[in-house]
Amino acid sequence: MIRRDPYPTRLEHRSDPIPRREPVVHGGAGRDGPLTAQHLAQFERDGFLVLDGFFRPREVRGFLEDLEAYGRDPALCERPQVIREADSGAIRSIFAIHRLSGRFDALVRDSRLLELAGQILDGDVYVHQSRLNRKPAFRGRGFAWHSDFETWHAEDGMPAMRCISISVSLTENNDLNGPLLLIPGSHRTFYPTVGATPERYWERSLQQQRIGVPDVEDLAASVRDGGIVTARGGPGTVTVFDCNTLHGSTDNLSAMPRSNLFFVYNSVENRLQQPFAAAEPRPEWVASREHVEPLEPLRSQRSAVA
Ligand code: 6CS
Ligand code: FE
Repeated sequence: MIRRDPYPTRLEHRSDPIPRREPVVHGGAGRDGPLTAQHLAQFERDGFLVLDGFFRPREVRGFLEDLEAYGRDPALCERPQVIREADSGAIRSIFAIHRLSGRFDALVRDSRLLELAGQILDGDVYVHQSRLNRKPAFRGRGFAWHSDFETWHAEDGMPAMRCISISVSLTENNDLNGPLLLIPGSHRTFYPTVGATPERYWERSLQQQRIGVPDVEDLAASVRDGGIVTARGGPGTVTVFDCNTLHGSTDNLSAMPRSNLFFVYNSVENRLQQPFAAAEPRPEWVASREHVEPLEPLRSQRSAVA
């Protein structure tokens, strides 16, 4: 049976942008949670929110220490979910961190984060992907402009735009250390990309993405409309962004390291299918297809990060 694809991508030739079909706030606006009506309106308009002071700096300090310890664990460093920089060999990302320790599992189920996800996605969610992105001083490398949904649709078979990322910064993010950059309003358009997905592309794309990135003309139009916003803030800042918001970041040429956690929450009604534009599904550590149980919030608000 031929499956209809509302968002064809990884094409031979450039194809026109497609307007988003799904809502941005999925009817959860009436729910209780950390976001005000004004936040939700802003998220709907821009496709992201930067919430400085969501967690207190001391609440996130322990996570940074855990992560530095992971970097010194030889058994862990051998695993495929630990991604290194192509040039320096420095650790760039660690995937599936919420399955590495109880502390990260507790943070991913922190009731404040789950309520926030519920306000946008309406209903139960599970973790599609979690990771640490690390950008050490001087050697940390950037990420090309992209929409996560484009990759998750093409390579993982995510059917619809009912998914968000929540980033928790573990260090300060400032203009110099390679902060996340976002294009406001870009979440309302799907930009089909040019070029077929190579076999086992994840083995390269997580170091440097070349396929699945928008055409420069499309990027230029998007920036002309929306501009570029920097997600700045101290440790504990939470940045929430829609799965289709264009984002990227530059290298870290500064002397200040930058580390951010990313938790990707997907609606249980938006589970993965077969990839739309790749030969085989990616591994479980980068895209959950088996671990899709709805997340249960932690009863005590403070226990996750105390
Ligand atoms: O391929 C992925 O799923 C990942 N790649 C990027 C550049 N962003 C989102 C996600 O971590
Ligand atoms: Fe991304």
